[in-house]
Amino acid sequence: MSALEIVHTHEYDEAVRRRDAGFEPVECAFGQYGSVLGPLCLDHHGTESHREGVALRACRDLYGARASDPRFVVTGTPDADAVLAIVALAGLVPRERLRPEFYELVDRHDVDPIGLDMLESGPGEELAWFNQRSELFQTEAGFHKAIGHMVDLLRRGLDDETRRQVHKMELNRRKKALGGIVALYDLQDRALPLPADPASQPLRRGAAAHAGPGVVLLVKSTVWGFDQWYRLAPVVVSYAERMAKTTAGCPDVETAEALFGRGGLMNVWPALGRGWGGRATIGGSPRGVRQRVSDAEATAHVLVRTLASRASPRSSPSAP
Ligand SMILES: [Mn+2]
Repeated sequence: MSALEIVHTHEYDEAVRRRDAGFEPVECAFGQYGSVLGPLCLDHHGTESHREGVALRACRDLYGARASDPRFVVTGTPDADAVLAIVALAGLVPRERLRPEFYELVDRHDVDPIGLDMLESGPGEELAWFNQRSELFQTEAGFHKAIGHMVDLLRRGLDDETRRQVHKMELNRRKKALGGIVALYDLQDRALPLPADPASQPLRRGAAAHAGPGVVLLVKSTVWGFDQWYRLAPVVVSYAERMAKTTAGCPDVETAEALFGRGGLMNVWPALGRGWGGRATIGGSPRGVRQRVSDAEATAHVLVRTLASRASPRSSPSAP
């Protein structure tokens, strides 16, 4: 078997050149430019969102499809979905090591992570372990490192002590995420006191989206915490200091559309300024434009006002 070759690029044109040279693109989505697809059509973002996730298809249908020519072009972060897809396509572990309980969970977590408690199942702990690995950068080295971790995980599994550590780190992440809350706003744009035990609140999605006085939550956190933040409000504005980036999200398409109309947050991006964009459920500030926490706060207020202007008399607490 020839050696595994990964090319990481931030450029659409480079991904096209590599694809044309015989590399298989895996999740090569470039926002507004669209997706670079190879013969196996391995993407499920944007215009390709009608397709199933890449790890799911690679493990279930395409095992070893690139084993004799394992050259891949990638972009973005070495997440579990892309990495597991590469492992399966290149046949880096025996087929029986790719268990449906695991790759189906990787797929579910990739597509809709909110409301999924990783500590409730063995495969969940395994995925949490992978996600807890550090230095999985957006580089070729980052991908190679992540692939190494995935291969180890699939070959050896986790012992009891490692599973205990996974629990400890995951509970710590949740605590840290809730510690990053800056402000919770109601429909009148007033900052509200936080509930005493946010971790025990139900997720504010579907019917529960309108359940509380809080509508928009502003956070500044060093960890990913949307699964916790959506317990306080159905709209979350997250400021990431290290990246100087603001992200706004809703827990799912249904909730986003109930709040902002058909298309969800797609209706809101133009109001947030030039270059803002994303999907119906999540998106962010323009690439290459540094945000300050005050910008994120302003974004939260725009979202509150948008919600207030859309609120029907039935759902508005201020209505007579
Ligand atoms: Mn994916």
